[in-house]
Amino acid sequence: MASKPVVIVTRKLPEVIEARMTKLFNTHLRDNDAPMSKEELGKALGEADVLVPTVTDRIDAELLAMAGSQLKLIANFGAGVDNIDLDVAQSREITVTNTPTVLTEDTADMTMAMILAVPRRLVEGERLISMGRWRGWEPTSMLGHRIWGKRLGIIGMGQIGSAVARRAHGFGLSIHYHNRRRLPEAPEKVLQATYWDSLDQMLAHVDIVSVNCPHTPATYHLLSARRLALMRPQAYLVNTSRGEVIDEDALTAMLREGRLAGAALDVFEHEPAINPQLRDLNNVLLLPHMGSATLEARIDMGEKVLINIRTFIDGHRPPDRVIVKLM
Ligand code: 8YV
Repeated sequence: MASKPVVIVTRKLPEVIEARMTKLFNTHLRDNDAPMSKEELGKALGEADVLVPTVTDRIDAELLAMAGSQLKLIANFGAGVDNIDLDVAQSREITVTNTPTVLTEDTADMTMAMILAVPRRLVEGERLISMGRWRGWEPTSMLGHRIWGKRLGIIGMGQIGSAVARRAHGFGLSIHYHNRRRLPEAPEKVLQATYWDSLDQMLAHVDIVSVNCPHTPATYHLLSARRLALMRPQAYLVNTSRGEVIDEDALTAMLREGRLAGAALDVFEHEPAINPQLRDLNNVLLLPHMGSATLEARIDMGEKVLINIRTFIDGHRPPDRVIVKLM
């Protein structure tokens, strides 16, 4: 590959990152902040040596078929790679990299904030004041539910799940988790986490469920209507991972019917569309996929993208290569 490869960036990135990219590579930046259309993406795949997409670009089999043989690297600006058809990329010998680790702590902070927000009715309280309806303190108004002493069930004990567990200890939550594989003894001990081989059993046992696993074919609708129905009616559900892990329509119906105490969702099944019936519920907090949205995280993610591209051009294995796992 040429020492100044054509790098096409699909979305606007922090200025410092764009400036550095422009210096290092033959970089084509996005001049507006709208996602590329399918046509624009197809054109980019036909011209780029390296494509830098984000979660809003679906790089599926159909699009990858439009890629020219010059496309050698997809350096995703994001940790999740469910926007890319990894099998097709691999069969076409296109390397895929992502940006893990640097958004772990920010996403865990947001998850913790969401765990606190719904049971303690933060948004409802804020609305009371902003709408000018507060009449003063009352002994029985705005009563939420205690966090301390409750059971938190984490689905997916990877980097983010573990960072949530560390925080949750400070709030007096006991930690339960379900993962594809049980953690080795040492980290499990450090996190004081109880492993549940059966997700069904864990769901029936805990008070708050936090979804922290990636979206893969194996986790699509992991929280199906059947599994959601196993949760306790007093339980809360928090999702900062991917909307596709939860059957959003089934969850919406349960929340509307009062079969679940509440939910805090930062991600949705068909982003940016949201089931409209979720919107007018008091016990639901909806956020616009902002779990990792700090300036620091975005700059660190950009740095990772730069390092991955640079190492690849220099003929080395980029540090954040995504390996397709044969299941
Ligand atoms: C990112 C995310 O902001 O990195 C991820 O997987 O879900 C987000 O927090 C987004 O993916 C950027 O492409």
